Amino acid sequence: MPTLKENPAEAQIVSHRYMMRSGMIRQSSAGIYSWLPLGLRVLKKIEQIVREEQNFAGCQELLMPTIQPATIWRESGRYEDYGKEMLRITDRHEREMLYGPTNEELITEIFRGSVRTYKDLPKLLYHIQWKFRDEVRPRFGVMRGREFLMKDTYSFDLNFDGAKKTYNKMFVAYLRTFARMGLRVIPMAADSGPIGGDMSHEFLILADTGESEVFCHKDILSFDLPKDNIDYNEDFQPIVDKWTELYAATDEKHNLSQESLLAEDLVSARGIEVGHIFYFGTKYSKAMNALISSPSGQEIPVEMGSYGIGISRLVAGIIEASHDDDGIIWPESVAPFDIGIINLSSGNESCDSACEDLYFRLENAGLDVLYDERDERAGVKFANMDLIGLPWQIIAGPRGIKNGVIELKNRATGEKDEMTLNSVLNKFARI
Ligand code: 5CA
Repeated sequence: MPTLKENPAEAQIVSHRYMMRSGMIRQSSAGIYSWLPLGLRVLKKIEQIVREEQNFAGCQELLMPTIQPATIWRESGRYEDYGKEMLRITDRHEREMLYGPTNEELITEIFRGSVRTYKDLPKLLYHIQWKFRDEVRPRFGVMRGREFLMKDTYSFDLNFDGAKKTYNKMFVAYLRTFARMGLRVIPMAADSGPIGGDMSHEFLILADTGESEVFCHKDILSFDLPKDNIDYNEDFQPIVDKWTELYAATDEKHNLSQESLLAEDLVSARGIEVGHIFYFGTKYSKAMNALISSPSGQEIPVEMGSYGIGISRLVAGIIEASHDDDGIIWPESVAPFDIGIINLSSGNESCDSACEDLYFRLENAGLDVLYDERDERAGVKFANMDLIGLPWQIIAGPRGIKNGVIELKNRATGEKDEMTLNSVLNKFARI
């Protein structure tokens, strides 16, 4: 955890500053980062929430490679279209390869080789894999990187009705996924860009540092999220209608005449796109001959959609949404550790043994604990702990320990409570 005292000059937004200062990431080259231990923990927590929600919605995980052959991109017609954002590679046998910016072609190739009949549909497949896009202007740290971690799901259905049901399912799964990360995310009608298709929504966190300009009806900002006990066999059209009938659009899709009707109900803000879903029908299945036999025995191209979440971007997005002047304030679900213990007097025998005892008991109870036993000034330890933003801090000094008490600090509220060692264990370890 190589923390920095000063703000790195190149970091223009708060998440980039705090990620660099807390030692979460290190830049390797423009838009390409190493994930240091603290950063990797958050990335893995976010990845796991996304995975659980995808599995719960009936998606199956697989893993496709980062390097793809150019041949399948020629089949779809996107090899030339994708332009300079695609990193093209030639192997030793002069075969054209590329570092995948997305996986519509590869999944279509897998599908056409293994699924032949409507009886196997619907099918939802996803992976969590590094992507590369040679962005003209990589910036803001992992927010707009060149190499980034994405969850991408691909859906296969018999017809439009089925594809729409799947789209709705993913829409609801996304609302749930982002809510678990403590985020309020607004779905907005969006442009489908190089992925294609005619139905598409972006999911955005509102933040001043967002790259997109967005416009929406103010009431969407206070909508309730879908309940915990959702049943994926339900018809989600009413939920999707509720979220999409009020005006909400990104830059490319916004409509001045609709906006003038909204008058003071219109909110215009900036947003960070953390998810994007697409319905594109038979765009790839037609071009690549991914056919299935229908109930009437006809061979027809399968209906498809794709659904992305920017996992590495979310790390920065969550910081943009949750921080103060002292540092990050992690929501509990994605925090790199649940609790940090600050030993104010490392080397003091009773302080050391009380802290170590707490550390092992909390760890044994299944909590992730960070123990700061460095020989540093108290001020440095306090500042570092606030900077890295763990939800709870246990502050242990020799005077308190003599009386069997520590101070428990809540990072979000700043509230401090003096507590006995036992009551701390009871609170967190429930023993
Ligand atoms: N195949 C489709 C959906 S699976 C797709 O590629 N969609 S996308 O282009 O919208 O990307 C999905 C998500 O990846 C975006 O919503 C965004 O959160 C994230 N993302 C895209 N480009 C970058 C980038 N340069 N740096 C970090 N995250 C990115």
